[in-house]
Amino acid sequence: HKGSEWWRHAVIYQVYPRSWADSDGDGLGDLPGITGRLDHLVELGVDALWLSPFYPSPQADAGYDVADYRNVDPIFGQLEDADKLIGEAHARGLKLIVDLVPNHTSSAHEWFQEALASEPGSPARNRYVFRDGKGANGDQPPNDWSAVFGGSAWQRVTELDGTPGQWYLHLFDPAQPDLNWDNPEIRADFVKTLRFWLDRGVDGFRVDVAHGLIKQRDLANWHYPIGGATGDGVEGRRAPMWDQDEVHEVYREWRQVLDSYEGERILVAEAWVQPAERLAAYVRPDEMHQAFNFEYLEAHWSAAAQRSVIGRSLAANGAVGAPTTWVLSNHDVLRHASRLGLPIGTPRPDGIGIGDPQPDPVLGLRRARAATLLMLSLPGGAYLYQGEELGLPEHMTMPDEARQDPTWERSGHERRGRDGCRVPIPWEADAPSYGFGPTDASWLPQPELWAEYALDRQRGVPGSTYELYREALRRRRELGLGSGELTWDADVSDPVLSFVNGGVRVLTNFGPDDAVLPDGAEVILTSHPLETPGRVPSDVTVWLRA
Ligand code: TEU
Repeated sequence: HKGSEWWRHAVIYQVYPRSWADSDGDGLGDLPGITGRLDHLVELGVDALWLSPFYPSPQADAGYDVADYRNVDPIFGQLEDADKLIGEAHARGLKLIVDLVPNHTSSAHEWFQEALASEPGSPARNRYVFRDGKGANGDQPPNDWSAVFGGSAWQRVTELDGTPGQWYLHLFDPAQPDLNWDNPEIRADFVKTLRFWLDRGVDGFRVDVAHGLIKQRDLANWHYPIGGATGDGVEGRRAPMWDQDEVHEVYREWRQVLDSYEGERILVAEAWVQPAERLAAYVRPDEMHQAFNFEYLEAHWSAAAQRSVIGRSLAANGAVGAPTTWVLSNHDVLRHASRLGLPIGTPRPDGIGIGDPQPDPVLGLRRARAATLLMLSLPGGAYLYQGEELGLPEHMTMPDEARQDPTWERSGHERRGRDGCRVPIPWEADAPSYGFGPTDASWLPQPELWAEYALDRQRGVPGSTYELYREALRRRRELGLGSGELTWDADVSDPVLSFVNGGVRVLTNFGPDDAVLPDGAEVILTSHPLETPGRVPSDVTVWLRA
């Protein structure tokens, strides 16, 4: 039977456990800290939370290097803290989904340790992608793939007899060896992990690198950078390490497992896959429920770019009866309050570093508020990244000695790294660590300006970003925004975007001049105050009674 399909237009809030709330004062966020602040999510008005990994890990990639899929790392708490958090979320009517990282384990995982201690060709080695090197002494990597974080995607090991040995594949950090998803033992163990967390009551999984897992068996050369999109159409070929058709077999098996549980448990694909039609292949009644729309996240701030990506996304997903899922920020990319404040045409935000065009904080926040209201009025589901409800910008001046992200030095993030979007959240402006924890400890330094963004500086303050988010979410639910269809206003052209959804006319002005509202237009909500009634200034979104 069809359930409520709660996920079709849910608003899901990403909690990055390291940086949301620290209960024991060690400067690292933890599960009891999250439990202690769940009421914030109820007040904000979201439907669910998604937790980034909190599993045992050496933290080489901030927990996306998992050493045990069925446990909790002591820095975040114990298994019973996870059980309590799940229970407390449900008691508040919140759904809770967790992260699953199937493409690779940590090199500290017992499987990889066993593989290192085993012979080439052994079953232990066959859990991963080990190959002999090329060249006279096997001292060349098996192919020319680069890793997302830069450098070769292959690392050589030393065999038991001390001689240089085979190479193993790691599409990300060398501490993240790729699993061999052709191996039935791997598939079986991940079903065990799904059941482990489903039995504890989680409402689903966000699947990390969902476009990885299966690689072209011949591991054919691919001399292009592999970060970001799947290299579609390069030389007319598909990238051999991303988005292989057989990956869908895995998700069809997982969907059957989830559907055997009560309560419509969901799968969300983190798949950096383009074009939209290839991404829509992950969202099926017998596969995943949602897929992050990264093409939307990366779209430039202009009417033409937004209209194009929104139209294509809705068409591609609509063609398969699937919901589209919108997202503007996460723990991997420049926060959109900074990204949208950059001069249009600045290269992909990941490359932002010292000396690059710096974002304009006033313009950035203005555009971020407009973009959020635009996103929340689109048909489908929406993801909010922790702190965006406070208008948090990127911490752009992270002192070198404070850097933690392993990708600072490597391509794709080489001039920025991702720490700047992971700085612990400011809750109370005058408290130590701005209320992140009971002491002033914080695993990443919080800038002075965090005080003015703190929750207790915005709560109850008319016009604050926090109150805008609360009102937008309340209105969205009340007016049925996010469900139904979108109808473009054909008589409105660039630089103004205008459409109707759920009985609401949504209008965003991307141009330098004011946009004039039709006479008698009833304004429901605006991303910024209208200085002159009936006139919408640049970079403002308004919701009108249709
Ligand atoms: O990210 C997947 C991924 O491919 C991203 O690194 C993306 O390619 C890049 O950021 C685009 O700029 C997931 C997690 O979200 C990320 O935190 C992990 O580092 C990565 O997988 C490896 O697990």
